[in-house]
Amino acid sequence: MTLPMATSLTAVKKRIALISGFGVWAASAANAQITPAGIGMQPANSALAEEVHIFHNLILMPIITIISAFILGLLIWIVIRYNSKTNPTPSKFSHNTMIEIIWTGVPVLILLVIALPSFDLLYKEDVTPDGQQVVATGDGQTVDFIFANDFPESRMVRRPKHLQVIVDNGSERRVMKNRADYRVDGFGEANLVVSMATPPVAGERVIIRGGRSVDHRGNVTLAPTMTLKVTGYQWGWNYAYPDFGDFEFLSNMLPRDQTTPELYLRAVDNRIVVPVGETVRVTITARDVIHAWALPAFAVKLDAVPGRINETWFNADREGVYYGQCSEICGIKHSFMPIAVEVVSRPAFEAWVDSQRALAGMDPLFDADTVKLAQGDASAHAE
Ligand SMILES: [Cu+2]
Repeated sequence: MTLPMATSLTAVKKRIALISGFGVWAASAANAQITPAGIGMQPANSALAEEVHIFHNLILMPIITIISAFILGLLIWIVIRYNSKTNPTPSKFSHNTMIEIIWTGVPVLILLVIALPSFDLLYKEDVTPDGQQVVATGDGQTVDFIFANDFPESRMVRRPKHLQVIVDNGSERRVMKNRADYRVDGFGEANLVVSMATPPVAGERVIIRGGRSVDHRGNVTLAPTMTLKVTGYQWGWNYAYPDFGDFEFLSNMLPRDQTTPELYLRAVDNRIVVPVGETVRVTITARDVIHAWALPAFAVKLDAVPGRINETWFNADREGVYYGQCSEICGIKHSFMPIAVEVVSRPAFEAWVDSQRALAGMDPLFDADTVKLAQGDASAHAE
């Protein structure tokens, strides 16, 4: 469903990157977070970051390039055509109504073209997703499935694009098409009835996702499964996991002799660990001066202000380790408080949570079987 769109966008982006002379896409090698001499943006690891890149590459860069080239052209033309040798007697007029209307009106239109999509992005960054999911199992006969539309009035599922139906047979997931594969009754009402064109086979899972948090790929983003509490201090970060027993730890930069030259100023002693493909709510504050928690791969950058809690979110597409930095000048060691996030599978995340709870003297939260499986995963994942 998303592939053709993504492919054509990539092609367009490549063309734009060529035109604007920026080798941004050199960075698209998988997980190449740190590119020596790189000048482009880090590869996006979330739908929202991808949208931020599209905004930059398809709207901002072309506009900047065209305006710069146009002004340069005008300057060259004036220098050649209207210097004192080629144009010894200059004209004396001082007003031209038409040109004044144009050079006021065109910039206003350009600003509108920039502003409208940027408001959309700002809104998405600011509002934590609230999508809900219902999972039912097919029995070979049932065609009607209920989705409780119990959102606040302003966030209700009202249109086909607020709803997504996925059928999972265990080995593959198919995104169903509205009208062709299913019909929906009751948009804007308390209960939605999704009627499948053909009854899902016994054992097949029917996943219905609904909500107003729809990303640019057309996927409904689900509500957070966890909150990460971030507190900046001079000079490092404190992280807490309130949903899993409120254990917390400090995350400080590794000194030069404890890491590689590439990772120096990025690597930390304790990374944040989050599950892949799940929405993570991030609340950010500081305990001394203003810092900023910035994670480019997720298009997150938010001030950490003492006495105030800022909120944002991200939802990682891929596993891996992602780096960021404090982005508010906060004192002499401002550049020595990096951020490192490790995105792992759900089982590996649960194993990590239980290991942190053990350190804090708490019992495991997840059942033994899961943890056993997860520990295998976690050790395979360790560097
Ligand atoms: Cu700082």
